[in-house]
Amino acid sequence: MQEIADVDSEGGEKYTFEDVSVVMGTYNEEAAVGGVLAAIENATDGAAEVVCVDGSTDRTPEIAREHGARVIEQDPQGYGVAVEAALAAADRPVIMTTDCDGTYPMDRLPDFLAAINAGDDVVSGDRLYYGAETMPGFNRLGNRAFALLASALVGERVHDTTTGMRAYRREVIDAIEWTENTGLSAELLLRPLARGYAVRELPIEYGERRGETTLDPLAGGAAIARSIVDVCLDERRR
Ligand SMILES: Nc1nc2c(ncn2[C@@H]2O[C@H](COP(=O)(O)OP(=O)(O)OP(=O)(O)O)[C@@H](O)[C@H]2O)c(=O)[nH]1
Ligand SMILES: [Mg+2]
Repeated sequence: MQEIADVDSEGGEKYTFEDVSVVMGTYNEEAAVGGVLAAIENATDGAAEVVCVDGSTDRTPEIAREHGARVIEQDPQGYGVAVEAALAAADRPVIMTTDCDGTYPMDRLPDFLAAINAGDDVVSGDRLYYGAETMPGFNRLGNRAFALLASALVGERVHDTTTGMRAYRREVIDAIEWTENTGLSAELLLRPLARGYAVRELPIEYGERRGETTLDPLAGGAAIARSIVDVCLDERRR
C-alpha cells in the first residue's frame, strides 16, 4: 500500500482507494451486509480495506468475512463504541464510514474521495438535501432540529449532523479525543468544524433500511441532542 498515491500539480496529496479504509459497526445486519459489502467492492474496484466491528448474534460476521472484510468482534455497546473501534482499527490515510443497513449510496464513495483529494478534511453525506423521504418522519424532523441546534452552537450552518456516511483524513481522527456514543456521529462532524478543519457536506440520496431498526428514536434522539450541546460547549471552552 502506498501512503500517498500521487501528488497533483498543486502539490496536494492524491489518494486512490488503495489508501482508503471503509469502516462500520455491524449489529445483526444479515439482511443488508452482503449487498453493502458488494456495493463497496464495486465502487472501489475491491481496492479499499473494509473493517466491520461486529456485535451480531446472526450470520452478519460470516457474510462479512466471505466478502473479504476484516471483522473485529465486540460485545454490542452502542453505535459510537463500535464505530470508534472501527476508526481505530483502520490503518489507511483516508477513512470512510457507513452504516451497514443499505441506506447509504456506496456508489458515491468516489465523490467522497474526490472531495478529500480536492482538499477537504471531512466530507459528510447530507441526507436531508434531497428530502430523505425514506427516513421515518419523526427522525427527519429530529435531524432537522439537530442541524439547527448544532448550527446555532457551532456558528456555521450544517444540515445533517447524524449521517453515517463520511470520509475523513485520518489526521483528523487521530488528533481529536472522542467522547460520545449514540452522539458520536454528530461529534465527528462538530469537533472538526469547531477546530477549523475543512468540512464539506455532500448531498446524498438516502435509501430504505434493510433489516430491523434497533434505534429507539426517543431515547436516541435525547442522547444525540445532549451530545450536540455537550460537544459544542466543550469546544467553546477549549
Ligand atoms: N457492533 C455494533 N454495531 C452497532 C451497534 N449499534 C448499531 N450498530 C451498527 O451501526 C450502524 C448504525 O446503526 P443503525 O441501526 O443503522 O442506526 P440509525 O441509522 O441511527 O437508525 P436506523 O437505520 O433507522 O435503524 C449499523 O450498521 C448498525 O448495525 C452496536 O451496539 N454494536
Ligand atoms: Mg442506519
